[in-house]
Amino acid sequence: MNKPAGPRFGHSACPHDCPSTCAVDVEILPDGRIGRLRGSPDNAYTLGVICAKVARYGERIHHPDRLLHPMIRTGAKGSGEFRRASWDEALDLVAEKLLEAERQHGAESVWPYYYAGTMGLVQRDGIHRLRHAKGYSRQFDSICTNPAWTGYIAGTGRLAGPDPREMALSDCVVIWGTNAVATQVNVMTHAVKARKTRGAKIVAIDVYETETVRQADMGLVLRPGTDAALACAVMHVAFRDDYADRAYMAAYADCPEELEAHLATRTPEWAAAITGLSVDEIEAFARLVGTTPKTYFRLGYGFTRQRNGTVSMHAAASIATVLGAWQHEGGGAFHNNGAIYTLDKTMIEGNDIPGRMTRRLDQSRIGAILTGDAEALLGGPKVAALFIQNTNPVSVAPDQARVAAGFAREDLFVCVHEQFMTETAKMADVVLPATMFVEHDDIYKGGGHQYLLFGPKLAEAPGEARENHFVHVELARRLGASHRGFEMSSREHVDWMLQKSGFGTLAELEEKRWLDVQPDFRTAHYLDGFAQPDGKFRFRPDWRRVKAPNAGPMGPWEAMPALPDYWPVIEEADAAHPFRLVTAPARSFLNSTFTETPGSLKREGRPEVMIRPGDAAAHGITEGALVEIGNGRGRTRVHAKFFDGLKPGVLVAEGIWPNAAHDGGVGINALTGADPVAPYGGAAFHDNKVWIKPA
Ligand SMILES: Nc1nc2c(c(=O)[nH]1)N[C@H]1C(S)=C(S)[C@@H](COP(=O)(O)OP(=O)(O)OC[C@H]3O[C@@H](n4cnc5c(=O)[nH]c(N)nc54)[C@H](O)[C@@H]3O)O[C@H]1N2
Ligand SMILES: Nc1nc2c(c(=O)[nH]1)N[C@H]1C(S)=C(S)[C@@H](COP(=O)(O)OP(=O)(O)OC[C@H]3O[C@@H](n4cnc5c(=O)[nH]c(N)nc54)[C@H](O)[C@@H]3O)O[C@H]1N2
Ligand code: SF4
Ligand SMILES: [Mo]
Repeated sequence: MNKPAGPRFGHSACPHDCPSTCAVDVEILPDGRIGRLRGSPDNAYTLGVICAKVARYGERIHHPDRLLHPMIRTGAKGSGEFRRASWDEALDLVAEKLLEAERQHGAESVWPYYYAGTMGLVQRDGIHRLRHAKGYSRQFDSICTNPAWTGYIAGTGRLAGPDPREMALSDCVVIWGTNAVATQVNVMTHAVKARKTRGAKIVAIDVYETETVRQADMGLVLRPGTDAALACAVMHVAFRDDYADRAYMAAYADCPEELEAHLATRTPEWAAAITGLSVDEIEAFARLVGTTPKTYFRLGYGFTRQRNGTVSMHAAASIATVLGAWQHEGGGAFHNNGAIYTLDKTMIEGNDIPGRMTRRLDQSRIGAILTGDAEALLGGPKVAALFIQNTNPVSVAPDQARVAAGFAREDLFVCVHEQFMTETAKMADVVLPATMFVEHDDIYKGGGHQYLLFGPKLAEAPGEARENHFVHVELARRLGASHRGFEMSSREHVDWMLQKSGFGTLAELEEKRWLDVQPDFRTAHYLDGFAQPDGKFRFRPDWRRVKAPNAGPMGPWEAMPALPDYWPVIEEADAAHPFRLVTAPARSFLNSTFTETPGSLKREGRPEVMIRPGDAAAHGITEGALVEIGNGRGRTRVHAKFFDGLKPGVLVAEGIWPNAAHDGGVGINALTGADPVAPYGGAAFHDNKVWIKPA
């Protein structure tokens, strides 16, 4: 008798835009469908733990609303009326429209717009090959990482740090400006391991009492945008009480004496007035990190989504240098490991194509760009056509009023390649159905760890869904774009890149499942010097010369403080806007992804804003009431949720709900601004002054 087929597991990596890039085991049911996903127990970073929303991935893959066929718009823009089309008809139409835009307004009037809906290097970045081969406009990727990366690199010179697994060997893990429980669960795995095995202390610094703060031994809830003041006071105490490692700084830092003199007035009392923390809280935190050599500062993105965010990141990283924490295993400051992956992406991105240095339009300013702001268009032609993959700007981009107006333009052609009928897809002229990660081949790298992971095709795509690479190849053919990369399969791309980069072959990687590319201890801890010309950490960065991976200086960069300091350029509350609003992530969504899955929707409930009961009473707001929040950029409606775990005058709204989920049909990003964060751009999503009133 045949044994009934039991569950099979395939190996992959979570493709989502998350620092954890978990190694996952995917259950393949006997009928070929996908069951549950679980974290790979033998991956030393994932350690068998993944977030709940991805564990339930079956409900996203087999969702009844998945896009299955190409569609062409029949009704008015945004009406949602489409007819089914064949791939050939849809692609022919897209090619015709892109060629027409090019003929009428030049190639730079076409803007391939993308982001990190999948972090797979082939499926995410192959769009650049098409862009370069056609001379289309480039994209300045500002929306997420820019302020954070710039602030970190300003000090260290390099986007890399101590092995994240060392958190488990630390005596104090400071989780700063990231809600790790919600946004990158594995940080908690390693921090909690350190607590269990060595009695390590966990500190969490946020602007409200998140689940991460609740799980910490010391939770610091401060006012949004004031982290640099806290960092300065901690360094002041370090100098004052002799926790500062002067011998280390003499060898490894640019100007310790200057910093010490500058910090003389940055006392805990000074910082308390700015942050809203008590002097005792600041002193206790400074003492804890000052007396714990193995302190690991795990610096997140959240506190950099402020108009002074770059300065705050640099100030927080500077603490590790003042204390000499970098010298110890389990010590130092980590943000992201982007620099350790020296991958040759020539073939994926078409980086050998001449004439590819076209204008680089700011991703965050898509609203201004589509509505014809000459400065945002960098003096070039209007954008006449968008080809969009892996992103949902009609929900996620700041300055939504302009984004909506731009997408409504009758003279704008839009093609969206998507898994679901997102709010962006709904505004398109042509919608193409996309595969999910288990339905195509790709390679992934972890920002929050040090693995390269392969994710093979494990299941057949439903309907006529096709991978991004297929669309690049088919459009290139129709647009007359040629490059060797269009002749290769996704697997061939991965293999080519690995071999060219000295990482072996795809066959080898597939056998091993992942490659650990962690640099050695001395390099990761900068023991042979920081990645600066003189090997010294910069307390005094040259903000114009920071080698951020993007663009030239912008925003009010000339006014940036020379040394770590509180920089008061945030959107302070005023009489007309008495509150500061933070638009934090929701635990069961990932940006706008998972707003379509029943499990996540049930957990998140409805769009809400957290407000202190006293603040609410002062504004005539009752628990659960529908309220309106607004500022000069727009207004939105949500329900009030009473919450004590934030400072007076602060509001927190979790999650990027679809605009349509809000009463009135306008979402949270109507309130957020796209003005660039100094010195290299970015969006200050958590830095908004607003008014609030009963709706
Ligand atoms: N569940 C879930 N996971 C996600 C995402 C999601 O939307 N949901 N998004 C993914 C993406 S794209 C990214 S980039 C990462 C980002 O993940 P994180 O690095 O965690 O960054 P954010 O999500 O922006 O915000 C994290 C925290 O910063 C806090 N914060 C805001 N302003 C300040 C401040 O001025 N000071 C301090 N100390 N804290 C502040 C917020 O309250 C929030 O709790 O997460 C990824 N993972
Ligand atoms: N208010 C507020 N707004 C924010 C933030 C915030 O904290 N607050 N965070 C910001 C941040 S950090 C970021 S990174 C952005 C992210 O914003 P987005 O980049 O728009 O991220 P998602 O909302 O996850 O949308 C990704 C889309 O890609 C699609 N997708 C996934 N895989 C594939 C694929 O293989 N092929 C194709 N063709 N499509 C695919 C998904 O279905 C999904 O619709 O949002 C920003 N917006
Ligand atoms: S924690 Fe992040 S990388 Fe891991 S499964 Fe969840 S979304 Fe994916
Ligand atoms: Mo992000």
